[in-house]
Amino acid sequence: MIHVLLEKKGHVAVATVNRPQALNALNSEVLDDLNELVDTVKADGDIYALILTGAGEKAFVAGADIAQMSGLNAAEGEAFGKKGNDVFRKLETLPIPTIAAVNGYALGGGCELSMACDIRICSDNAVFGQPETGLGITPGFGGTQRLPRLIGPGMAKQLIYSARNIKADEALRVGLVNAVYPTGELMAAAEKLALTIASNAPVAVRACKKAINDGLEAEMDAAVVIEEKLFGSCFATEDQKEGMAAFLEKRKHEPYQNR
Ligand code: DAK
Repeated sequence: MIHVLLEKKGHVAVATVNRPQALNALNSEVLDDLNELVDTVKADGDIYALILTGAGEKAFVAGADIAQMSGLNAAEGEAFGKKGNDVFRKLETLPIPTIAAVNGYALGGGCELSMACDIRICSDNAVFGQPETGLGITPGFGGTQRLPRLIGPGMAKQLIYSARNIKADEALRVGLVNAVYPTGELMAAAEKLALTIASNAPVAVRACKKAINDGLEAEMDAAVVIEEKLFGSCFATEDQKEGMAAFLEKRKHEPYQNR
């Protein structure tokens, strides 16, 4: 991977989209590397949480690569959209929790990439938006689907139709991000959050992610059954035995073993 750097710190991995000369814009090669990233992280049973950020001082990801997209015909455009959607869906369904540490511009495909993560936090210089209608296209990497699910259809339609960018404080107000940090403190905050998550029973955290994601796509009667089955599966794990024994014996649990 050239355009995505991966660093492991204990059970936490930090992936950095690394194309700063184009503000980390997503061309086909970057999408290929993101695809490889997800495969690599999924295959590594030792990673309990993934942080995704952008290289440089200015951008998380400034969008899909406009230069590469500009000459596409309709069929090629659809294929490019499918390529991005496949990668983002794969990221969204990665079993472990993912945190987007949005350190600057998150426009178009960049905003969409952050929305394919479970949690978004950002620096105070972050800018979010779906500028596509101003370029003559629709959002193409899931923006029309994930933004309304996250912030509600009314506000999502306003942002997408108007192609208006919003700053960090407004992103916080509309619920697009969970927290805003001074620029220099973002990565430390992301790592602290990832470590907190990684200290809990990894199998249980993964089960929660699956229950929430799958349940949101089901109607409530089916959704609670999804939860029941995942809840039940936790009782077949060593970590459940240790976690509950530690509580009953009034001691701190041993580090969870991910089994
Ligand atoms: N694509 C390609 N290059 C980009 C880029 C982008 N999205 N964003 C920035 N760059 C490049 C600039 O061209 C410039 O390159 P050089 O001129 O130095 O070679 C370099 O990064 C630095 O950018 P600026 O000089 O413009 O930096 P500024 O600080 O002045 O401005 C900016 C920063 C983020 C405000 C500005 O760069 C900007 O407005 N960038 C474009 C933002 C944008 O519109 N993003 C959304 C892209 S559309 C679909 C599939 C996918 C999508 C849609 C449909 N289907 C197949 C249906 C997704 C669409 C998008 O993401």
